[in-house]
Amino acid sequence: MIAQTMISPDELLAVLKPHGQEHVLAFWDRLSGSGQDRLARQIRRLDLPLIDRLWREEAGSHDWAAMAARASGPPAVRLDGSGSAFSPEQCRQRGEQALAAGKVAAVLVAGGQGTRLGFDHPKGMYPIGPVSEATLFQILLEKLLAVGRRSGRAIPLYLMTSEATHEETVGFLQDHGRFGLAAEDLMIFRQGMMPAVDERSGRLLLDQPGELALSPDGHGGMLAALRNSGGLDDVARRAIEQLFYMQVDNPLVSVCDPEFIGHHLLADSEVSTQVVAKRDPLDRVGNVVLVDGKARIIEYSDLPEDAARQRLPDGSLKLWAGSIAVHVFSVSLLQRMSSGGKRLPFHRARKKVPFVDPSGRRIEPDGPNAIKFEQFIFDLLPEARNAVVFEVDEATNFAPLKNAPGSERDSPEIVRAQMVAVYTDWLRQAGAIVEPGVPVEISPLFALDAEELSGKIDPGLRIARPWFR
Ligand code: UD2
Repeated sequence: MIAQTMISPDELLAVLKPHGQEHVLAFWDRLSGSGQDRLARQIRRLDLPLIDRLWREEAGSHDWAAMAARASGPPAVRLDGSGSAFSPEQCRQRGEQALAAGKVAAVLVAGGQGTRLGFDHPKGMYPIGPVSEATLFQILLEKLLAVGRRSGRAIPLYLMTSEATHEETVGFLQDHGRFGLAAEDLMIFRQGMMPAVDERSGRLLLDQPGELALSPDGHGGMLAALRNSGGLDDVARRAIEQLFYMQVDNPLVSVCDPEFIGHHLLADSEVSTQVVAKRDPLDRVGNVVLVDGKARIIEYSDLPEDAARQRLPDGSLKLWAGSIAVHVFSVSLLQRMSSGGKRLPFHRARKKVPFVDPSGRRIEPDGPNAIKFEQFIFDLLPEARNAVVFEVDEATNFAPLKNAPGSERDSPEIVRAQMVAVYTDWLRQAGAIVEPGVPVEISPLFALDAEELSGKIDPGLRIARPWFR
């Protein structure tokens, strides 16, 4: 006998009816007790007035074309050092000082569903190491471990998952001993979910007769999730002042880079963000721009093509700065933006979302039928004091894994080839001879950069076979 739920549908109807969402209970009587409990919990978590507002805001409520027309390239610290009042050495020392004093922690966002990759596990579990086949999680956590060892102080990691990735991620990291991170230095927290609505009616979609169609609320969900999970309190308890933020999909990120963090501190900034000079106007990265004196990011999907193609008299792209989603946030900004009713805006995306029709049949639409709502963490930029844009070299800092094998860009093969190119260069700088086309890979625990490597291998070392240390 399945215990009937204690919840009367009338109570739920009272919540849903004022918003025209009573259809969500259409299959209530068919559900088991636990099915009714689950649906009731999902309904209780909804912010229905917010969903009403978000759906009503017309898709064009944000006039990206008008914003793009007022946009210019941002002032930035460029690769040649221009745009900075401090020397790289000053920045590095300041960053090392903050790391050694335990003022810095890392955030890794890994809640995305990674649909484009066609990998049915959390993306962090993808074996990307060109020789070792190390997963993205292993490479990123070992980089963090190595930076902590170098600065003499373990760096705590706040890892964000979603419903879609949480269980597997927790199990995987448990099974691998957190790749060396101490248990007390890894906090895994789950971001929130947002329902999808029918794009014409604004009605909530059911994924199953007893389940709403929910998806992660965007990496901007990190803000609320960090607060609601107690992560922000933990950060305060540890007297951490800066959070280094990275995505799970980029194995070339310079984790907790001392020069980047140091510049952020010396410039007294609340948000510093890394960019690469776009090679193509339509590169699928966010465009870091200056609008009305504020730095902000216009996502590639929102930037009108003519604005993306504009060039300056010297032929360079007017909107040249491509966001690689590597940031440093001051904790004071995160505290300010996650309290007192302030929140990040929601972006709307038209998506294909399977749903249950009134007859109870599950429909797989062949075109976009729904609106999803996501927050983007980079919308913190215009809220920040002294936002800094910091250019890095794409070849050595940015190789995001986005698409399935064989894809034209951001595929596993392309990422691995870029990793091999970086490590080959390190080896050659250290005096080794690497035969062309030979895959080589260096663990962060062996060396974090070319300088560290050169002290660890014999000059003249010949490498003619796959090589991993
Ligand atoms: C993101 C940026 C783009 C550029 C690019 C660099 C956005 C909207 N666009 O493109 O401007 O910087 O990255 O690679 O961010 N994630 C979560 N929870 C979510 C959604 C995403 O944790 O609800 C994580 C996801 O695991 C991944 C990262 O955020 O690590 C990027 O997510 P994405 O793949 O949806 O972003 P993408 O590739 O469209």
